Amino acid sequence: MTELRALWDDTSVPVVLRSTVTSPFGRKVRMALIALGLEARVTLDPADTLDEGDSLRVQNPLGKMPCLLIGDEAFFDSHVILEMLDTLSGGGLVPVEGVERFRLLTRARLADGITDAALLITYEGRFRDADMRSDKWLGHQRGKMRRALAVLEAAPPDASRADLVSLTLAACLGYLDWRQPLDWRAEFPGLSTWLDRFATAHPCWAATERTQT
Ligand SMILES: N[C@@H](CCC(=O)N[C@@H](CS)C(=O)NCC(=O)O)C(=O)O
Repeated sequence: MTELRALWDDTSVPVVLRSTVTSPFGRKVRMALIALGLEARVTLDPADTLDEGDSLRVQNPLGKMPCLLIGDEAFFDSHVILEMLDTLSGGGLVPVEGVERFRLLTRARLADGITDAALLITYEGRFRDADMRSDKWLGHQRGKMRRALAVLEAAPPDASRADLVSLTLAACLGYLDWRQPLDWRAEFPGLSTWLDRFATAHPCWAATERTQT
């Protein structure tokens, strides 16, 4: 922790977040930075995941964003970055210990899994020609999304808190709003209300809208 704190506090060491403003996982990190008051330390540097020449592929060989650079050292993925921000903020994102901590981490991974499934649907449209698209595959992904959304709707996180689960779920639902892989607001009205509450309660939501840079 000491070394991380020292690096973070040493303003001669640049801290750069490689992410577009459209990435849902990048948005989760950006919202967390704002919610924790850490955003001034970080410069946003958009990445193009389709560009073979983008240095993102050197920083993260998987070619995925978000990727956090502290000096010339790269940290990814978004889970690791959020864990780092939680450490830096003394538990500002997961303010519990013991088994409850792992319950919350699991809950957050559930919300991230919805985003993963939604991204796979987006990529199906982006990378496959129309005659190659698989309804079976798309249905498989929508099944994951619907089951996970139902679980989160039955026991949503506290919308008044910008903790790990809320930030992860909000980033996920924001992406569903944009890409519309399913009509989630009609199917899960409880989560629709939840997102509206979260958006009103936390300035990090509006500050990270896709129109903002
Ligand atoms: N598990 C990763 C997922 C990151 C991810 O899938 N990012 C997308 C953009 S939102 C990406 O970089 N996709 C490019 C690719 O898969 O090649 C995380 O939590 O950061």
